[in-house]
Amino acid sequence: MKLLPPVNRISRVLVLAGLAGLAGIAAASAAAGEPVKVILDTDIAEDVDDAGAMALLHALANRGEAEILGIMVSSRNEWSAPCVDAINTWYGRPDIPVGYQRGLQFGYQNTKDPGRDTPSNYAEAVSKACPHDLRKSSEAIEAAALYRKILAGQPDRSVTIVTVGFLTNLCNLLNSRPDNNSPLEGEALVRQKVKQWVCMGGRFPQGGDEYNLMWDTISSVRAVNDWPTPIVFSGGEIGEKIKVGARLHETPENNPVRLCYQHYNGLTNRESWDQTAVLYAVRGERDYWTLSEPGLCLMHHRVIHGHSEWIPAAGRQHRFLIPKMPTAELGKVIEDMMIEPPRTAK
Ligand SMILES: [Ca+2]
Repeated sequence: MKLLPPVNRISRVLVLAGLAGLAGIAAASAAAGEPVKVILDTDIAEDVDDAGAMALLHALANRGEAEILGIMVSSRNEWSAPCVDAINTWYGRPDIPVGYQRGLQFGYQNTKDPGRDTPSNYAEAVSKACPHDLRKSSEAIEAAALYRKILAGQPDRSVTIVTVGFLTNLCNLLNSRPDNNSPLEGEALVRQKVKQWVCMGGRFPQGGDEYNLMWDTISSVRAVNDWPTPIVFSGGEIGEKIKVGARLHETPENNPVRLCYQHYNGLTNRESWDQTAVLYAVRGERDYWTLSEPGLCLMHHRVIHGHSEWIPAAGRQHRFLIPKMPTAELGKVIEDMMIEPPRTAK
């Protein structure tokens, strides 16, 4: 994500549907010895913390704390999915299924898709430099279809979805129809299979504009307001204080995550928005964070783009992270894992 200047509040249309039930927040971490089943949904392309989040997730998988069921791409760039595949291959998991968005809409002045690609200054270079077999993003399976296939094969209320980009794929998942994988509509399938959604997005408690939620506004409104399971948000204010990545220079020069940072910012530190969502999804609060009281993160669809509003409300299913561990200490937890080697020597 990136930080953007606030925009004056203007008249807005409330879109509120699918009121959540009274179920509490599911425990984020699995029982001891049981890996958290994770689907990561990333807009890898523009910013580089997505690559850092993938490194962290693979390190957690190496420790037996996470099982990576699939990775979805929500950015539009033909090199995004190959870059994901290259990182998975580096970590010895070349067959993790990768899904790619269809129908990403950038807000701007209207809801028509302007056909704009998400720029990237590393995805193509990394894809060309590192081994993998997915040639271009549009050859990957459509993300909502892959979500359905994966979810249908998992036990009830067992899957944690982590989004660190746009919500295009989750909107399409909610809107999906019965198929060969499941007779359920999208919302019912999510309600049955998903334990919780951890969303890097929004700002808390003040609300407002935030990159991941504001651009594909229609998708954000649909996904956040109608999601049928608990959601925990890592707001922009959490990761922006944690700056890591420079220590990737301690890893091999052909490490694709190192190369992402190399091409992005010359292998210097960068904010860690996306890593925080992955870390919470797998490990829960620990002594890293506390959780807010329950409430509702209400997405508003405005003329130009969307913004979120936090409404405290007992019995609702949304919460947000509140910092607890000192920033430098938490940054070290994250970066130590980002620079860990793959399971097999490269
Ligand atoms: Ca991201």
